[in-house]
Amino acid sequence: MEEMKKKRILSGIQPTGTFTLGNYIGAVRNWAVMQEQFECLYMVADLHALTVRQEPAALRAHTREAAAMLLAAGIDPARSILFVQSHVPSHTMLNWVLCCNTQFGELSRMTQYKDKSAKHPDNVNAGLFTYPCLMAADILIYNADLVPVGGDQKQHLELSRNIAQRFNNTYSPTFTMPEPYITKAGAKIMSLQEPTKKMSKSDTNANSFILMTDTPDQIMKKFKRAVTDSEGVVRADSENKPGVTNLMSIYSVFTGKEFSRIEAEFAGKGYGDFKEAVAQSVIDTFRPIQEEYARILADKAYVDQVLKDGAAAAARIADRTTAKVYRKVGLLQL
Ligand code: ATP
Ligand code: LTN
Repeated sequence: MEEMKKKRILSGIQPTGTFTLGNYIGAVRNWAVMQEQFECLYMVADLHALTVRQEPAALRAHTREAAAMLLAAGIDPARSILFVQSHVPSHTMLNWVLCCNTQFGELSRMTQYKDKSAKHPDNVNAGLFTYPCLMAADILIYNADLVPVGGDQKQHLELSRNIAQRFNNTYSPTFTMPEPYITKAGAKIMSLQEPTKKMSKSDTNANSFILMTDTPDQIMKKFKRAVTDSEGVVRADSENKPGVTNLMSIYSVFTGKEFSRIEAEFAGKGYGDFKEAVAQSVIDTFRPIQEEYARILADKAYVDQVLKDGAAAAARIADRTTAKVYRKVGLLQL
């Protein structure tokens, strides 16, 4: 019997620093699992990282580290295409056409743009504004069916769908409509210091996030300092107890226990015991990944070869889409 065509996945992560626990739970953790079922393309979004000022040497280092961390977290280059965004120039070629098919008003509504321009008022650049068009290009260029991301990217995904649909209607059916794939558990891991804010690798307070490279000692200390509340009861209530609920989400993801079971486990115990258990679940999950990461990162030549092969494989798909789009919009081809 002929095998059903596998659905295609595309996702990206910015090399703006070391990945956080939020990146891991919201995105990376799912990527490895999805390889079982889907044809996967995973990308280090270095061009997107340029929308915020980067130190060139640090960006270069973070890009290779990001690739090594993805490999350590289980991305298998024999099954998936792992590449760096800027190594496939077609993305920026398609980006221009999509920019010309996206309205100023649509981009103005993007909350990430509003948040980031408020955070960096001295650098509200045009790239930050048109960022979602490049993200749409990343996705549409591979005709991705599914895009696994954290909850914060949902709005960008919706815009990608609108851009795709409009292009298909204006010209002729060209792009697959991508579906967001957002897992309910851990779609948004919160800052440990301000649990109403998303955990973010670019936060200035290092106690607010757990990095995937943090030592067991650092992880334990950060969880012990995590902001909770004065009730002293481990109980899920995201409105009134966002800190405790966030810790419960993390614990639930890593132990597979449901909230009701966690509440029962810590009934009558203080936050001290609870925080220690949460920290331990993170330490145990990260330990093997960290060992792999150190091993892989030490072999730069290997990482670079994976990325070279990945870019070549990605470009074979992407270049065809770009050529098609350029033809459809009327750019002269000789
Ligand atoms: P930055 O702090 O530089 O804005 P970031 O930490 O938000 O970066 P991105 O590279 O923008 O990370 O995101 C990579 C992936 O991780 C995306 O799919 C995003 O939705 C997901 N993600 C980021 N932060 C979280 C979080 N706190 N909880 C769940 N998922 C998250
Ligand atoms: N915007 C995403 C990173 C990203 C991405 C993509 C995610 C860039 N291109 C394509 C999914 C698909 C972010 O995490 N901030």
